[in-house]
Amino acid sequence: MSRQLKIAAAQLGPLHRSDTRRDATRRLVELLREAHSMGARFVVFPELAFTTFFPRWWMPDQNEVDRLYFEESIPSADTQPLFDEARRLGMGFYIGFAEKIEEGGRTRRFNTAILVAPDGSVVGKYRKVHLPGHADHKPDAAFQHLEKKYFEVGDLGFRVWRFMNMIAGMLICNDRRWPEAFRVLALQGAELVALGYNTPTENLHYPEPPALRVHHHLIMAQAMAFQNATWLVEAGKCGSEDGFRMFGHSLIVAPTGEIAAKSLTEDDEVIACHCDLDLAADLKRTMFNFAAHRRPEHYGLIVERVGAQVTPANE
Ligand code: CDV
Repeated sequence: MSRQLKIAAAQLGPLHRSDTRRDATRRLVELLREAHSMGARFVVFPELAFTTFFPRWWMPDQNEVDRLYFEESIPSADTQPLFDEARRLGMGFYIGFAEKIEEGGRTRRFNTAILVAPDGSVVGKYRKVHLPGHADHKPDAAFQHLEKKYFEVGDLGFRVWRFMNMIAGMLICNDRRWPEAFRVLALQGAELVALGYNTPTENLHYPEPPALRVHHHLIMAQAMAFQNATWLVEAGKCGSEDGFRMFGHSLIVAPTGEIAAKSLTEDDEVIACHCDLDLAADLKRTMFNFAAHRRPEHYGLIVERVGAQVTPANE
C-alpha cells in the first residue's frame, strides 16, 4: 500500500504595516481550517508569515524592528491560536517567522521556519542560509531588500526529519534558486521539501519583466523537484503590501516535475493535492539512483569554490 498524504499550500495575500501579528494569525487559522476542509493533513505557510515583508524598509531603530517584527518565542501569545487550532484539527504545518534569540551573550536574528507536528510540538527548525539583497542603505531605490541587514546567515544547515510518515526538509524563499540546497536535502532522502517565499514582482537590481520572474519561479520549482525526486510545496505571501507588489503562483510540484496544483490569485488562497510519497521513493530507486550514478569525485569545485573563476588553462 503506497503512502498517501494530502498536502496544502496556504498562500497569504498582503499584510500591511498596520496589520498586527494577531490579525495575521486570524487569517492563518482560517486558511488552516480551509485546508482541513479540503482533506489536507499538512499545510505549508509562507516565509515571514506573521508580518509584512519588512526587509523592504530601512529602519534605523532596531528596538522598534524587534518589537514589530521579531518573535522571541514561538508560539507566542499572539501566534498561539494557530498552534492550538492545528492541534485540535490534528494537522502538521510549516511556517516562517523572524526569530530573535539571546545566545553566548549576544542577540542573534534569523529568518526561520519550523515544522510543527499534529500534536502541536515543534519537531524541526531551519534558518535561512541564502540571504538575498544588501545590508547598506539605498535611499534612492524604489524599495530595498535588506535581509543582509536584518538577519544572520542560518547556522543549522540543511536537515531532514522523519515526520508524518515521510522524510521532510525545509528551505526558505531564495534558497530555491540554489541547486546545492535541494541536493543536500535529497542526499538525506528528502521526499518532500516545504518552502515559503516573498518574491517582489519587480527586480530591485536590474529591469526584468514580471512574467519572466514568474517563469523563473516555475522552472526552478519543476527542475528542483524532478532532479531531486521530491515533492515540493511552495507557499507565497503576495499581492500589494503597502503598495509593493509580490507575485503569487504558490504551487505543489510532483517528483516527476509536473505542477500538481497552483494558486490563481494574489490573495489568501489554499491549494491542495493528494501526494503519493512513494512516487519520490520510486524515482530515487530508478532515474535518480544517486548511489549508482552520481560522481562526487568530479564535483569538488562545488564546495571548494564560491564565485566563478576562469582558470588559466581555459583562457
Ligand atoms: N524573500 C526572498 O528571498 N526573496 C528573493 C528575491 C529578493 C529575489 C527571492 O529569491 O524570491
